[in-house]
Amino acid sequence: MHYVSAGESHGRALTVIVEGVPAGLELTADYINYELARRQRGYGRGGRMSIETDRVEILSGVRFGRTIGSPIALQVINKDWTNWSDRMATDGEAPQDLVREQTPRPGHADLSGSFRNGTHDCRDILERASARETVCRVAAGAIAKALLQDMGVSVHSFVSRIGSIELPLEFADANIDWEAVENSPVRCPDQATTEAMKLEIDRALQAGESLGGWVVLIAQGLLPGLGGYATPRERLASRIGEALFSIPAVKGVEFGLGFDAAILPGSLVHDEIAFEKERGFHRLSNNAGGLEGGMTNGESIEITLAMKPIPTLMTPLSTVDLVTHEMRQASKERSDVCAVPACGVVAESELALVLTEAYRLRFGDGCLQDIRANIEAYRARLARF
Ligand code: EPS
Repeated sequence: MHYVSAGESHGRALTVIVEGVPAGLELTADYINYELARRQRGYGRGGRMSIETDRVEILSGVRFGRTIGSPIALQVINKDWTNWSDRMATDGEAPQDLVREQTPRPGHADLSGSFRNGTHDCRDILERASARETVCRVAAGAIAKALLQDMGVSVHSFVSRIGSIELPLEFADANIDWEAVENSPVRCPDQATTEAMKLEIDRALQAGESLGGWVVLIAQGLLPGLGGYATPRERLASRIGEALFSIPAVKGVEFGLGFDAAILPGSLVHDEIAFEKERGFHRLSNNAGGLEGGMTNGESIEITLAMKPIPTLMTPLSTVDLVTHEMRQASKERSDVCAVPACGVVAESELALVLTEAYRLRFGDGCLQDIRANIEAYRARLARF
């Protein structure tokens, strides 16, 4: 499954086309809207989220609540566009009083994008570099999640760190209470850590700061042997890494033990193999995070992401005016103090899209009945292994 998206942060709408969705999948706008609402929530989000209530319109590829095997086009209207229609007009002349963005923010795409595009108005760049575009990823990811659900696979995320506040290890290692995560304004499974994270965000807001953090992603119910070891493109760790690093502000991706695997001896890193009649082959630990040799090994995929703080600061850093070359303060505009919880929802979507593709490559892409039958045949073969 592939998606292509278009749309600026303050343009008329965001549009995404998803190709390769098999026929026969139940899909409604409500299902996608549920995921879009999850992306909008989170303590520390900026003023924009109280303007928008992201709602998708399904323009093609679905009939009577089921996919029909053709490309699915989705659109989400930007309510804020009415406040920007003159500055973001697609035709005509720029307004006389247009204020150009010529003080690039350190940490954003402003300066490099201006070099790239040959413009002195960073707005040309920041409108698309804005994380508003992740609406499209979540809309596409909702379709992937629906497909994975049919295959018995779930994808979840929780926040394990915001700024200096870290979730104690005993919570991260235990069975996660996903309902508690959904009810936490910072998507953290522990109440006390949630409160500490909220205070950390309040302090950052008062100081004109922004905060990053860590997100843990977990995919459960996966069949072993998805992906491949023979070519770089087949390797799932590489595909997943690429997808997750494409999310704005993601600076690190660790699989299982991650960087810690490099400091421990092999006997403490690799997951021993066991067999029981009921469970079949399984592992006694999951340090690999569910992936070995570029393939799923039947355990849960476990990934930790690091998100940097958002670059728009209310106490701005120094920069240089693109036109006068004078030292200035970077532009300061409405922004989020912390978007780590939203990043988790976006990351779930990107992971779901890659996993769906791995299933599709192995079990076909025509219609859901055929895919289900192929999965059953594979399960039956594994049961005899
Ligand atoms: C976002 C919408 C944006 C920002 C944020 C994400 O709205 P606006 O720019 O109108 O305030 O809240 O954008 C960024 C983090 C960024 O770096 O541009 C959204 O819908 O997620």
